[in-house]
Amino acid sequence: MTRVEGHGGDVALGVLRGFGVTEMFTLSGGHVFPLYDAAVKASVRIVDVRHEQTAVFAAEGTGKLTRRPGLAVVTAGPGVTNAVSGIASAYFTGSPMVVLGGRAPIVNWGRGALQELDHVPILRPVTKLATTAATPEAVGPAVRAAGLAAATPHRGPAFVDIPMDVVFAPASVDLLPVDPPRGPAPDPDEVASVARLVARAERPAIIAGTDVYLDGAVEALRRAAEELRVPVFANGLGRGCLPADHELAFARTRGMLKKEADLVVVVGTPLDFRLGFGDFGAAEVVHVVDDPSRRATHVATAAAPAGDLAGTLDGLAGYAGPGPRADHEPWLARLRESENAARAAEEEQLGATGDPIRPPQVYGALRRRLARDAVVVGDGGDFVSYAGRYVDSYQPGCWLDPGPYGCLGTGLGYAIAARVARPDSQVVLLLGDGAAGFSLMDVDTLVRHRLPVVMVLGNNGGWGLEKHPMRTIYGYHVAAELQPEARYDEVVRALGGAGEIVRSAADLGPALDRAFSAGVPYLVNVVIDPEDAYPRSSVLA
Ligand SMILES: Cc1ncc(C[n+]2csc(CCOP(=O)(O)OP(=O)(O)O)c2C)c(N)n1
Ligand SMILES: [Mg+2]
Repeated sequence: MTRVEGHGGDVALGVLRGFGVTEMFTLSGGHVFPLYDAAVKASVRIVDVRHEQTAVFAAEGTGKLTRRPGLAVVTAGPGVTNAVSGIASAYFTGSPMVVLGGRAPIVNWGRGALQELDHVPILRPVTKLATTAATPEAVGPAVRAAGLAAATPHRGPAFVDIPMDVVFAPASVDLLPVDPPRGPAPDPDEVASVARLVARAERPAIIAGTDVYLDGAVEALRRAAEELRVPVFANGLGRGCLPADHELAFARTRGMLKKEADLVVVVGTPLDFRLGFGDFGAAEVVHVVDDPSRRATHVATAAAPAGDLAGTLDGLAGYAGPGPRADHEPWLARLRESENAARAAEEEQLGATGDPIRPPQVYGALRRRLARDAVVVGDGGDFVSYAGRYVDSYQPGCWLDPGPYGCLGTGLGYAIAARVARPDSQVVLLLGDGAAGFSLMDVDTLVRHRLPVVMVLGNNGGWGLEKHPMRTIYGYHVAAELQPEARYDEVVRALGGAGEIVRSAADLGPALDRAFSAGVPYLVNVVIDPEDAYPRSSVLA
């Protein structure tokens, strides 16, 4: 057993390294200096950012990409409150993350200490665990409990604050081994009943979500789909679990499920607004979850096996029970035909050469330049909705969207995380011009830490996803305009990166080529048609 001796910071970081943590995202404050001292001594990479939201989104992005807890360290009071949106975002997505907060010293508590705030009650509703390590002896166990809470299905953020006089005090801990926590094995009878439903169904479908990737069930998903011959749709980090060009992967025909499917098996994602709240018309719905707490309560489900997702999907793949087996091939053929037709119909928009530029043209040009393992991050409204449609994923863990919490401002944090976690892959950050305002200053972090990211900004001079709906409701819009053609590329240049503005479709491809070969953070500021609205069928509420 390894023993860590030093101060509270050494103990906290020693414990987290056992969970695989190799980097810390942070913004400085005296309350957390011992955590930095510990990182320096242990050669843990410190990525210091320009706003705590970026530190927390970077930690969340790390959790999403690496499937072990990401770490953010924020100072007491305002450092923690600036981190709340990112923590809430991780909570709603179920991203493994540990946030360590500074805290005013116990010796001055209640006397009006600098940045004195009891963070725990604020964070409890948006964390799996929120606690204060109130003594040097408590630091090790509290941080271990946080790591376990974050990494145990259903995953999520955990928060520990350490009073200043505790984190500076001498402390030690015996490090206990960490086995990657797995959920319980699912009930085999329930899995068999789902397998029978799938076998009996004539027009079944699987929808795979974020937890399929986070729970290590990617291969099991493929086996289940291939053995049972079921089409697979995806959302969140479920994208790419089956490569977009796999014969059973579908993306354009989800609308057919509500009209035609007789069984929809939703795996590892909530039946929330992104899935029409689980309304698939006449189809029976099965909800496969990593933990009983995740079972949908607003939909009558035919079954809802809970537990290790790989175990459940392997159980489906290996089912050899008796009973009728419907032939799914006619259904698969019809879906494929519609999918191909929808994709063919898009080609014209994607390859259009006219001006003003519309978002599909941007993605047409981008798609031709993306490697199969490119990591694509989206932060914005309509501009990013188009990306959700037109950017295909071929490997798991290559698509980062903000998830169901829908928080703008994730962009730079996620991009920093992706560049650190995948040093050899393309990393592309798609930004709305509105979204960019939340985090663009962290291009400075990309520059200082030599993290080249290709940023593609859809500049429609406004908050498009709000402007168009408001106009539909009221016939006018307010608070929805931004400066037309603002030079966000110049901002990136001023911070030490590079970039350019693109006003004509003919210039898109060459600009993207320059961005990919630049070797520095590069922003392609694409002026797009301000009147274009994403053709949205879902209700965003
Ligand atoms: C933190 C936060 N504030 C506000 C919103 C509401 N919101 C959602 S999309 C959107 C517009 C985004 O504009 P932009 O990034 O420019 O993308 P566009 O729709 O113009 O393509 C807004 C304001 C939000 N989701 N998150
Ligand atoms: Mg915009």
